[in-house]
Amino acid sequence: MFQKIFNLIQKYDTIIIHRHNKPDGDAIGSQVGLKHILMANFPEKTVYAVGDDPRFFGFVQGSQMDTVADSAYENALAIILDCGASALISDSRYSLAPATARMDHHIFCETIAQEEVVDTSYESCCSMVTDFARQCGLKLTPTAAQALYTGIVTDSGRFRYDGTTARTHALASWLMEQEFDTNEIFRNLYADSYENKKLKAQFILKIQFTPANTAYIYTTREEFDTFGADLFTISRGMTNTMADMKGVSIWANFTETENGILCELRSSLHTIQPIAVKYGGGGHAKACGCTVPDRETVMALLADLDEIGGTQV
Ligand SMILES: [Mn+2]
Repeated sequence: MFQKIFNLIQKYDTIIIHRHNKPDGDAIGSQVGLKHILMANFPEKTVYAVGDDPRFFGFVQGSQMDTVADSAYENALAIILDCGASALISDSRYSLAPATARMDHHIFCETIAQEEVVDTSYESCCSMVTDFARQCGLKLTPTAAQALYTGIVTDSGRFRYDGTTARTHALASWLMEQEFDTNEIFRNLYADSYENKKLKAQFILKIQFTPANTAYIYTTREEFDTFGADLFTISRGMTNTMADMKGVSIWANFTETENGILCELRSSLHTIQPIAVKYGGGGHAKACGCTVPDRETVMALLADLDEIGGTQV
């Protein structure tokens, strides 16, 4: 499956690796992982990783981005990772390269590169890059393994989301043959600040329940101002304070804003995305959202969620 991309890699002396902008753990992990695999297996080649700042994922060793002149692309192979849409690729200069390749696990929506492997059966692009290395007989390094493991952990929700398979664990197992510290990864990913823990505690005390045991939190504009946190933190960030509650299989976080009420909808069991779509939004099957005009609509939406959820755990 990876043979054509591997042939391209062998052919080019300069390889420049791109991924999506505002990178998550999988984008940084796959990019850094592939860079270090190529550097270790082809020491005579020049390998760069480019794109916007890794920000939160700057803790991943080797995640410092390279500064690359336009001229570097003249005889280069550009590889795009973990990105399904050309508009989302960080650093559009990939198009300057005479050869392009892509490895991705998002649902296919457009052809971006000359050689592409797009396979949604991989829960992360990191496991795809790991499988590429394994199938092509390439050796790993601890830095590559740590980066790839990080992305598998984040995109699989710590080996918990539906996409996690026997192959996910087999590839993670192969990565763990390298010396690296998984505790360091988990500390960096999941340690919370005291301020955020306090905020979560306040939100847990705000949880209410519908007749069919859908859990929800409703935050008015006046309340919002008292929390001293940004909209993303309050809306998306507090939604999963309601996760993993016995007797609750659907939960929703509602936040009043100037432009309507943001609705973040989640389920551990049910496909609730049609409800988000019904109210003008969308997203994943069990994690989606929409914006509605008023509190009445929120109540109608909750009644719709109750229809799906019932009272099962
Ligand atoms: Mn990904």
